[in-house]
Amino acid sequence: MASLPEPDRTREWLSTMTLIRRFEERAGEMYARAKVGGFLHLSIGEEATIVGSARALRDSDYLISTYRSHGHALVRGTPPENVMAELFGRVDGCSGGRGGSMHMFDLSRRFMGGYGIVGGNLPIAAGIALSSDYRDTDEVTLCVFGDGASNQGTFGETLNLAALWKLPVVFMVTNNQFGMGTALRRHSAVTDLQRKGESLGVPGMRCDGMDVLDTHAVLAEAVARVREERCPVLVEAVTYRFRGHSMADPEQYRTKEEVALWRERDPIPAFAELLIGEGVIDEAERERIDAEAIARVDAAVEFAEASPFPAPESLYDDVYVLDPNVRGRYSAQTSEEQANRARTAAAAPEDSAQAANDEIPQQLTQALAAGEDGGETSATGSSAAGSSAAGAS
Ligand SMILES: Cc1ncc(C[n+]2csc(CCOP(=O)(O)OP(=O)(O)O)c2C)c(N)n1
Repeated sequence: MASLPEPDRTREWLSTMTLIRRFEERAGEMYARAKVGGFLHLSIGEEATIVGSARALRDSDYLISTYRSHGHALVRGTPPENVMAELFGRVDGCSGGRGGSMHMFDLSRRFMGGYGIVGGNLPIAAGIALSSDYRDTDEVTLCVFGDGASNQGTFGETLNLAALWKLPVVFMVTNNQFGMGTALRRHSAVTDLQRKGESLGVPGMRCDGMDVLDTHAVLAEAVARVREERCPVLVEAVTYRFRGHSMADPEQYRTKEEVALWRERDPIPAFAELLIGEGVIDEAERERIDAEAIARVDAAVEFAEASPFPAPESLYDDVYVLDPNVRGRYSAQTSEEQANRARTAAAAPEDSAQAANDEIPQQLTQALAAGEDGGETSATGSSAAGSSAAGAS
C-alpha cells in the first residue's frame, strides 16, 4: 500500500470522491425526471481514478477529459452549482448552458473539457503541451480517455508525435473494462494497455484505479517524470464503471454477479474504512462528509433550477466569431455595427428577427466557402473592415 499523505489531504480526497458520487447519483435522477437533456455518462465507480490523478497535478497544470467528465470539473474546483446548471442547459452552467453533460469546461481552472468524440481530446492535449513548451513553462497536461479510445487512430498519431516532439503529457487510459458494450478483450488485441505506447516511444505504468492512494502515487511519479524530462508517459488506471455506459444501457454485455464483485471494491467505502482504521477520521466524521456532499448537491440542484435558459437571441453567440478584428476560417467577417444589428434584431419582433437570421447564415456560408479554397481566407460580408481583413490573412 502506498503511504498515507497528511490527514487534511486524505480527508479532502474522501470528501471530493463523495461529492462526485453524490453529484452523479443526483444527476442520474434529474435525467430520469427530464431535467437534463441529451446524453448523460456517469463515472460512478471511477472516483478514485479521477481524484487520485487530478490531485497529482498543480493548479497551473492542464486536465483534459472525455464526455464522462462531471467528476473532472468538480475535482478541478468548478462549483457543483455551475456543473449542475450546465447539465440543466442553463445560463449559469460552466459552458453557458450550451454544452451539457459532454462539454464541461473551465478555463480558469485549466480544465480544458469535456469532448464527445472518442479519442478527440488526445491531439488537443498534445497542442496544449506544445504551447506549454513554447511559452517555456514547466506545465504538464494530463489527458484522460477510455480503453476504447486507445484503438482510435488519434491514439497512435498523438503518442508518436508526443514522443517525437518530447511533449509534456501524461496520457491516462481509464480502463473501465468496456468501450460501450464491448469488453476490453473483444475490442483490443493488446489488453495490457500500459504497453500500448511502447512501440511509439511512450513508456507505460499502471495503477489500481479503485485505490485512490495507489492512483495518486503512480500519477505523482508520472507527472514528476514528465515535468522534469519533458517526455510523455502512458498510465493505465484499472477500474470499473458501476453504471451503464450512459443512461440508456440495458447492460446485456455483463452479468449482475460481475458488477457485484467489482462493487465490493467500491473505492469510496474502501478509502473511508482505511482512514477510520488509521485513526484519521471516525465514523461520525465519515457521516458528516457524506451529509455535507448531499447538502452541496441539494444546493446545486436548487441553483440550477433557478437559473434561466440562455436567451433565444443569444443563439449565435460563441458559435462563429462576429468580430471585424478576428480573421480566419471560422470568422464571419462583419462590422461591429452589423454584428450588433443582428443581435438586436434577433431580440426584436418576428420580421426583423427573421431578417437578421437570414443575414447571419449567409455570412457563415461565405466564411465556410472561403475556407474551403485555401483555408485561411475569410468571408468578407459587405463591410469595408471585412474586405481589408480578408486580404491580409
Ligand atoms: C469517434 C467516435 N466514434 C464512436 C463514438 C460513439 N461512442 C461514444 S462512447 C464510445 C465508447 C468509448 O469507450 P471508452 O473509450 O472505453 O470510454 P468509456 O465510455 O468507457 O469511458 C463510443 C464508441 C464517438 N463518440 N466518437
